Amino acid sequence: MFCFQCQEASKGTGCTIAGVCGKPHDVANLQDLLIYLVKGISFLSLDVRLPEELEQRVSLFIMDSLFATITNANFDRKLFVGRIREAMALRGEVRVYFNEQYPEGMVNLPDAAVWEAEHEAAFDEKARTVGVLSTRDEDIRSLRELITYGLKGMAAYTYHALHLENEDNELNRFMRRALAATLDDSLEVQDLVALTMETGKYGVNAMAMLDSANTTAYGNPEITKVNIGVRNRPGILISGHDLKDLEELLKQTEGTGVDVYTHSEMLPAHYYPAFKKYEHFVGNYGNAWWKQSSEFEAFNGPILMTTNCIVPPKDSYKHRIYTTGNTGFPGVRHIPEGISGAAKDFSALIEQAKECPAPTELETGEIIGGFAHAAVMNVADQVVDAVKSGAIRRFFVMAGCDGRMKSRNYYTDFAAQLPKDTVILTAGCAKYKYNKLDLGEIGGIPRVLDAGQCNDSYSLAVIALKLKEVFGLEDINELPISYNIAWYEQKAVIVLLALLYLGVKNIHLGPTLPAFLSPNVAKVLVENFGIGGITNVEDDMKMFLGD
Ligand code: FSO
Ligand code: SF4
Repeated sequence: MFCFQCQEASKGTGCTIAGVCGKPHDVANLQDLLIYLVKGISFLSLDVRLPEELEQRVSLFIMDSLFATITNANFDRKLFVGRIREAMALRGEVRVYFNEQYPEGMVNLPDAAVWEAEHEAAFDEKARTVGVLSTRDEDIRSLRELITYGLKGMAAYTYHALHLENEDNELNRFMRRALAATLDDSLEVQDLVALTMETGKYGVNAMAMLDSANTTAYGNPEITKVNIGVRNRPGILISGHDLKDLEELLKQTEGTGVDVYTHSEMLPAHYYPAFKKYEHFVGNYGNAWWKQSSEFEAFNGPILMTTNCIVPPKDSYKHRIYTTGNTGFPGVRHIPEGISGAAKDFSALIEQAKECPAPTELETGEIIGGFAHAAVMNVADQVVDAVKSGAIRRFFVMAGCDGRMKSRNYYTDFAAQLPKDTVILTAGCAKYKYNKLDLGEIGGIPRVLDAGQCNDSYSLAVIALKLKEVFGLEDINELPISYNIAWYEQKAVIVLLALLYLGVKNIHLGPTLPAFLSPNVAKVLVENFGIGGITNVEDDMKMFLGD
């Protein structure tokens, strides 16, 4: 195996024996083979008119496959073996239409569009040869992977939007075009740099679509205080990013005597008006994804993982954890899609919860959030006045991910040491590094404004664009906003590409720069966008504040 798609890549270069995340080498290889076949399907379906039903199945399959290979999403070998078989079958269906359109055939069909095998052992054998390192040139490899990881993040967001019946065919077609381009040996560095930027453009569209899907279904997030304590009834803990799953769970648990708590990236669900009506929607339990081993143990009840960021579960709670959607772990029960469009059936969790003790209290109190674009625009006058009067000197976008590396304590220290006339804009699980510090307020505006999940980084971009307008500036980079972003997995990659596409410069990325950036590709990002890493709190603070 060779995997370097996340920030925790072994030794800062890549995992080769097993994933630091717990992904076994055979699963890593099979994920590579699935992505390879998805690229083959993309190639064949590029310019071919498919019947609508097949077109939709192709889009969904690509989305699901990209999503299932995101860091910490799915560790289940069986799932990938099954998906590889499905990929070959689907590719066969597409091939029929491809052959009709190109009756003479094409001399050079890529191997990804034709390779096939029947036996699992042959999958393993092939999988060893189609991974990241099969691209020899390190710059081409770097860009192909940067694009592929961006597409993985994008797929997660389009999947959630689709769950709320929002779809964009142009976006789906772009994904195919970009995937097929990563097979094309005639493309050079500059072509792939251009495609990377285009990926960012479609990343903005994907996040805008998800924002619209979420707010149309559940209302605009409101400024909300969220309880972080517990009650004395049994509960179900829901983690991940899928709001539709949460909605179904809340409906099905109503009146059962079972409470529902959010974990990690599901915290922002409390900000949506539609979920506030549920009396049994109690609060948020615990912190970011990487602390789940101890927190899931203490929760005492069933846990539903709706998306990625599963840490291989301990035996002590393995019987209480469930996966759904594209997540999976061997030996963990999976809640399938409902039949013929019906809701998923969460009754197994509810019945189990009734037999479980209430959660063990980890902490008490409240945290505040809900500062998505609409809520911030409601207090825009106050914000603008505070900037004009000098009460707010600078905003720091500290969105992104949290992770287990000790070096990430930098973000806690950075937040704590920021001058009192600065405000943090956050989104994603990065916030858990400082959202429980008492950083105070500026004229009634909290110093940490949480817009929501990582995909709600879109909200931060909308806020920045609106402020640019209000202040009558030409360029988004003239705003008093600095970007000190923490990244972990591939959703952060699409957020980064989206920000670059929107013209944001001088983003600092930590705790380390991605292992998949070759020195030359990193140089392009530094020279054109001023991308930088982090050093230490004192020096970085001086650099950002120009003191
Ligand atoms: Fe965190 Fe995990 Fe949301 Fe990521 S929960 S690390 S960026 O999946 O998706 O922010
Ligand atoms: Fe390693 Fe990250 Fe890949 Fe897991 S996802 S194998 S930790 S690089």
